Amino acid sequence: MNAPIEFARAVCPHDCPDTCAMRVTIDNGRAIKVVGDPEHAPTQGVLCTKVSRYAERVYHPNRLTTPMKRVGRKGEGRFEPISWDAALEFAAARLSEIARRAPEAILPYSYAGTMGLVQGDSIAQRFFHKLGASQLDRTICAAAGAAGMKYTYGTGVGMHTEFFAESEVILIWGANPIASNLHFWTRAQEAKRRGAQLIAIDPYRSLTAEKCHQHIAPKPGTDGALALGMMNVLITEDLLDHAYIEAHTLGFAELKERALNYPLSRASEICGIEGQVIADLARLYGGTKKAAIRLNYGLQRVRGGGNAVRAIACLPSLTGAWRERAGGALLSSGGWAPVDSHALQRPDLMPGWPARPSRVVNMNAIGDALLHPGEAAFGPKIEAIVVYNSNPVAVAPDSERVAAGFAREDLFTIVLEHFQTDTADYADLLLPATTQLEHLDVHKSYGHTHVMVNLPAIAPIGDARPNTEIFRGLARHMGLDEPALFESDEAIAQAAFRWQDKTLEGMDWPTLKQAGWAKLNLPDAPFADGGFRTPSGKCEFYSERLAQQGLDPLPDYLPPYESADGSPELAARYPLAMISPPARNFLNSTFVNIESLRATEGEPHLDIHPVDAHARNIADGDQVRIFNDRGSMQARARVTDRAREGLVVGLSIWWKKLAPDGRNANQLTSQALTDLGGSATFYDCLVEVERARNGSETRLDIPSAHVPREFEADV
Ligand SMILES: Nc1nc2c(c(=O)[nH]1)N[C@H]1C(S)=C(S)[C@@H](COP(=O)(O)OP(=O)(O)OC[C@H]3O[C@@H](n4cnc5c(=O)[nH]c(N)nc54)[C@H](O)[C@@H]3O)O[C@H]1N2
Ligand SMILES: Nc1nc2c(c(=O)[nH]1)N[C@H]1C(S)=C(S)[C@@H](COP(=O)(O)OP(=O)(O)OC[C@H]3O[C@@H](n4cnc5c(=O)[nH]c(N)nc54)[C@H](O)[C@@H]3O)O[C@H]1N2
Ligand code: SF4
Ligand SMILES: [Mo]
Repeated sequence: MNAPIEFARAVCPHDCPDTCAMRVTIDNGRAIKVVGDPEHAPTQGVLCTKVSRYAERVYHPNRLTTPMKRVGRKGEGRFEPISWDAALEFAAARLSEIARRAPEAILPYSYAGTMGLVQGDSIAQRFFHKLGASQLDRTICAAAGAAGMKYTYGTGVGMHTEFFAESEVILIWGANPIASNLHFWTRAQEAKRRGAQLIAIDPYRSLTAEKCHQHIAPKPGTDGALALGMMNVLITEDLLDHAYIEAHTLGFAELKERALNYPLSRASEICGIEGQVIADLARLYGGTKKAAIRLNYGLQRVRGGGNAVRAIACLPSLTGAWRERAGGALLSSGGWAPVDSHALQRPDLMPGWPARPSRVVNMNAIGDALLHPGEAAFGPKIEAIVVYNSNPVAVAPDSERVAAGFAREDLFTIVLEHFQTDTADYADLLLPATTQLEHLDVHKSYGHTHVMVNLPAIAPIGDARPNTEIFRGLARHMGLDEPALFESDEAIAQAAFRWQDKTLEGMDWPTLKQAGWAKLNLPDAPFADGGFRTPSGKCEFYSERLAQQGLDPLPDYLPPYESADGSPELAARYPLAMISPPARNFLNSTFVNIESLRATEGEPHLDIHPVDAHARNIADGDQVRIFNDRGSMQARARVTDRAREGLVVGLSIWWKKLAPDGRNANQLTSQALTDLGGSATFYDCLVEVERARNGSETRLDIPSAHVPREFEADV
């Protein structure tokens, strides 16, 4: 009695700009194949390697299939199964008790495990708002760049990815699209075939940088100075579009004065690249209006990240590149979609709304927050944390402190997850969540301009439930009667977009649900005639809003906190800058537990320049210890000039418990925040490296309770 083979439409839920459309083949209720939808223009029928393996993840034998309650010590990762009713009752009792006394002692912690608007921040946010819980400032990734764009253009939007195919010059700046934005890379390749020049700006010779015509490798965290040095050349050599500047920008005279402070000699000194290289780059860039910048998140994870994005973002307004659809810049297209976040998240449910909204905790300082004794400026001590769509014990900076916080015996921790991650090990209550094939969702994208619908393709695995359903259950067990907490997923999906917005003209929920996606109505060259979303309507080289906050109204270069310029004493002890950008086969810490993908990455590596390796008596293949005042980790050295001298690179984000020493790069990173936006500074991190004392043979030192069965078998 075989059911026929069916096909379902889905959307890749991962934190990736591409937001691919997936076609799922279903045989007898089981998803047997997931491919890219050939009918979806941005996807072009292609998924990345990771997500082509999506079924392997969905049906993985280690999927959590039932609620579980802690039986061992905190962090030990030992649990026993319990029923949903018992789990929800247990959670409701603890949360109700805390909420009666000190609602802000409850903290939600979530990020972008799924980018879905329904399973992301809808019922969950409404639930925490209703309780009066602390709010989480979700700034771990993109906030510095978003702020840089906001103060310059009023919004994060920019060029359309598809028109990069027509560009003549493409600067791939702080981005590694072969790993992190594949469908952009396809467009860049198209442009290359038509004769475009591709230039990567990255301190590391990434997979992308090695395939560009030119790779410029500045010291990490110096992009602001590079952009100001380019401006200096554009101005002194008059490669400017005076008409565009006159009509559509504010503060050119002030910006000019600032840029004149960055003659080539100075920019060259700061960035560690030759002045001639900067001059040539500026001339190439200023020589055509079809000059496009894919500026990305890699360059904003340092102290001056917001200013760097602001400085780079000014370039297309100086040269008038916005006049062409193949010119301009793109950081994120996420701002185009008319998402109704008020309807989704209902901040008005907060008891103090709008005059006294609940306390806000920056997620990048979660270690300090969990260890804070409470009161004074901080407010109540955190007594309960509810984690969903995130794996903070692996991904948050200064991990020793994060893990110490989660290890508090008096902290009540609920984790909603697919797998027993590093964070899940610390749960008091571990709740099984559905994957994208098992639930409904809607999406916008930060790399293209479609809105999309994901319909459930298969039944939930085991007793897994969608995040929304779990929060509805918690609300019910807590006796909350707010109707917004009980809306169905479909009702939420429908409320997610402002249908009357002109970008969605002619579209409604039934049509979108049927079609699977809709392209927003947008002009090809959105800023050809200015029309920015700033208070002045212009590109604000000079920002009055920044001035009013007592901040520098003009973009500038700020040396990294941890650098010879920013902290000479620290740099003397820890002379190497470490960055830990994404590994191609992982998505943040997602997929690290998928054997085939982990096998491709092998083990944690540290790329180190031959000069730096030689000075430390480190040979290729040695186990090395990387350390600073915050912690240490071990990795296998790859001696290579991919990393510029003075830089070491540890591709990430490993699950700690699947790394030989049970640690990862965030042992080394700091909780310091960026200049604008309060973002994390993962790539602003000084370290020293030495050969591991136990030589190159070190293998596992992992408490066995943490190790999934199949991994034990490997070693
Ligand atoms: N395969 C894969 N894809 C991903 C992810 C993943 O983990 N794996 N993560 C997703 C997420 S959440 C995000 S935010 C994006 C991130 O993707 P991107 O925006 O591309 O950012 P990163 O990968 O962090 O860094 C990109 C490049 O910037 C370089 N870089 C580091 N510091 C500097 C600097 O100071 N200046 C300059 N110019 N370059 C620097 C790094 O060496 C790296 O090669 O990718 C998404 N896509
Ligand atoms: N050292 C270093 N650290 C970094 C970075 C770096 O480059 N270097 N990058 C930073 C960046 S850019 C980001 S965005 C963050 C990312 O940090 P996170 O957003 O925490 O990303 P992931 O590590 O992928 O963890 C997401 C988790 O959500 C779970 N999940 C997925 N879908 C669902 C669902 O529907 N329901 C529930 N309950 N769970 C779900 C997944 O199983 C996964 O364990 O990491 C940051 N940390
Ligand atoms: S991770 Fe990115 S490239 Fe891969 S399938 Fe998802 S959206 Fe597409
Ligand atoms: Mo991110």
